[in-house]
Amino acid sequence: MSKKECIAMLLAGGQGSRLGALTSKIAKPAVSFGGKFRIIDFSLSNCANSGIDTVGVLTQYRPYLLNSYVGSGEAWDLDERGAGVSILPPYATQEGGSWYAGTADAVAQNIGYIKEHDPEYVLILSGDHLYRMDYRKMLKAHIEHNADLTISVMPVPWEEASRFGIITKDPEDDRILKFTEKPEKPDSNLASMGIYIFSTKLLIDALEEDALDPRSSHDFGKDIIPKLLEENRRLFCYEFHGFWKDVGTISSFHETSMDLLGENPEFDLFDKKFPIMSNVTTRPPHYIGPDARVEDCLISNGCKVFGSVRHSIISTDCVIDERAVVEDSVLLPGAHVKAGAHVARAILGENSTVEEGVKLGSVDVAKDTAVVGNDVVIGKGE
Ligand code: ADQ
Ligand code: ADP
Repeated sequence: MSKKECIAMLLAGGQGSRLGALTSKIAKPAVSFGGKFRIIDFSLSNCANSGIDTVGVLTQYRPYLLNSYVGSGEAWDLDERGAGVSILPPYATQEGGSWYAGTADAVAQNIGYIKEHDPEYVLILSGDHLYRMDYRKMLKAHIEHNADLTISVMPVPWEEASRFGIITKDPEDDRILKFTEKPEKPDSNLASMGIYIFSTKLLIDALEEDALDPRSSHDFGKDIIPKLLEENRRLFCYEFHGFWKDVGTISSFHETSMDLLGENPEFDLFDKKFPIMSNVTTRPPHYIGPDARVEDCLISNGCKVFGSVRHSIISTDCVIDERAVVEDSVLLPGAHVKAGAHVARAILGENSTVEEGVKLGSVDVAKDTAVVGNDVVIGKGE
């Protein structure tokens, strides 16, 4: 195998339990987003658009759909130029086997994969973020700084800072002076985006050392990064400007979906220069019935609309019957809103049904739950 400059390890094993019914049967990166995409499409497309052609996808929680969806990587143009996409599930060895402990353990169990490709740098990504990023620019900064580790960062609202790894940097040269994983009282609002570039040798040494430490939780944010800082390694940050979201909760999922709408959306799925690719099977064009009204919506292939839809995302194969009204909502693939039903500010799970005449409430931002009315199934239908 020829030497590569940079390969990616994509962490796609998180449960995403706060997405409730949306992840009860599938891993968060496999959750449908933006009508015809799944969340993992964004990171895979970023890799393809950044010329990174070797991607290991680390799965764990409910991997089946993810495995079949990612397949050979052809959909993201990742199968021909390089080694393409490889699914890397936890495996058993003669010494036994175990589920991945933390994120660092997931990568450590696949050091063999990294060595096989022998890259100079390893890019570590999360499979559950929505953003467009040219990783080549980050790699350039990493090389210019002669860094051991570069962390992509963004300022976040102060009230959200405790959900992230928080960084203090030297304003002169972007060197990281302090890193605290999810501090209760953050003293900076510069957040780690959980996107790392490591120089390969240092990564392998750090992971092998960490694996032997019985006190470690084997996590990049909790263990590896603080340890490298303590050892006075060259850690730098790379500031990202643009749209970046970790849709961790039901309300952020709803809000971020709404960001795709409008003439000049916050996140533009139509941008051809940096396309987001997906692996959906071919479906017929959507059909809009004679009395339907559709306004400010994304309507995907395979849908049939007979009622009224406004300011909503309608994913592949949804049906909205006559006299039904759908507003400010996200319908995931295969959802069916029956005649006369009214759905507002809701997320309907894959293959869910809203029965005739039912009125369905809203995403309750305060309680962070999707509201379920009588007779309504939210979540994946059987
Ligand atoms: P978290 O968002 O808490 O913090 P974490 O739970 O470590 O991230 O998950 C990162 C990614 O790894 C997710 O995509 C998840 O699906 C996946 N993952 C988690 N455990 C895994 C495992 N055992 N095997 C495979 N994949 C796994 C991180 C950083 C913070 C940073 C935020 C930014 O620790 O410092 O601020 O990301 O979102
Ligand atoms: P969960 O904790 O619900 O199982 P994940 O496994 O996807 O979800 O995420 C793990 C971690 O990600 C959580 O511990 C949480 O602190 C962090 N997180 C969740 N949502 C967000 C968000 N919107 N922005 C940043 N970090 C988040």
